[in-house]
Amino acid sequence: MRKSIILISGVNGEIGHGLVRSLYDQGIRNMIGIDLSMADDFVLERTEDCLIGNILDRNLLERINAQYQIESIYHMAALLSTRAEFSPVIAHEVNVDGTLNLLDLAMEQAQSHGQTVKFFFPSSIAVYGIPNLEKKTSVGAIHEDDFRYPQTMYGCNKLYCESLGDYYSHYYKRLSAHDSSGLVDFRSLRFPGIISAQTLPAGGTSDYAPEMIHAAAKRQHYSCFVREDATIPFMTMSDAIRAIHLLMAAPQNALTQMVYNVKAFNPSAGEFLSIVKTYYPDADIDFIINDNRQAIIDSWPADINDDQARKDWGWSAKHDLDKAFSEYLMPEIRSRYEHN
Ligand code: AKB
Repeated sequence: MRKSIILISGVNGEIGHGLVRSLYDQGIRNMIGIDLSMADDFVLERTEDCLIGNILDRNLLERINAQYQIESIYHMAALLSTRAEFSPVIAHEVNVDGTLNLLDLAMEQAQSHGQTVKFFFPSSIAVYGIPNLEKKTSVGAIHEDDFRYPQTMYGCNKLYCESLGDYYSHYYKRLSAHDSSGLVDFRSLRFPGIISAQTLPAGGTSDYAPEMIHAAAKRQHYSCFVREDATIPFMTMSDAIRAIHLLMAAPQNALTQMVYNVKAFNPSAGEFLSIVKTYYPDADIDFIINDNRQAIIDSWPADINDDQARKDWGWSAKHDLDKAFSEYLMPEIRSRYEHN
């Protein structure tokens, strides 16, 4: 009998961390992580095992396939939008081939044990591409089917992987004698920028908001790389993790789509700084614009519509911008940096 597990790729990353924390708090003890480097103690203490390896390594995935019975996969490994622009081909390999490998593993598993494997895929507002700032301000909160013209390699990768998820869930090898539809149950959220109280992101373009608050708390200087009026949606890590759990727990027949927008608040970078300054009046933050990163933010929506997630599986964010600071970020961040 193979041991039944939950597989988490990119377990050392920001969402991986948040996910391990909350699954462990829910009593889940059969998590296996994979990441390129050794997991930190926090993750090691809460997972059954963490494998150091690459999701592009088919031998490693073969070993996992042979050793474990996979109930569900949370596929968090990815190269984010800024990093992907420096190495687009590598980003494509990790973001697309890596996802394909894990979808294939999910299908092999489901075919061998005969039970559906649930697959969570974090997509992103990067799948959207708004042609200019005038349009960005006039269109309002955009729906899942609007403006899917990504301008980054990462956005292209995420959009294509959403389609791969649909293919593996519904149309896999449809010419063969066996019907494989429903064996993989792919579910995805298009995340906005995520702000964690515990960790800092690496390689994203929405990173300016979390970098601002963490720098202020550490009493360090920070130069924000986008204009004060730059606006995209955000949410707290705790809401992001809640959204994953709600979506994964929803009955399949409640879901009217495979990919959902979720968001909580959408301050401009200047508004974000104003709130940071109410907590850290001496915060040493200026704006030195990186035009290329600014252009990426300009192409992302100022707001997204998450009505379908609300309707289908009861989504609503717990933290608006004020609560994000007062109830989530500040208590944790204060105790973290003020003791050091
Ligand atoms: C990034 O900035 O690349 C990510 C994202 C919005 O998906 N945080």
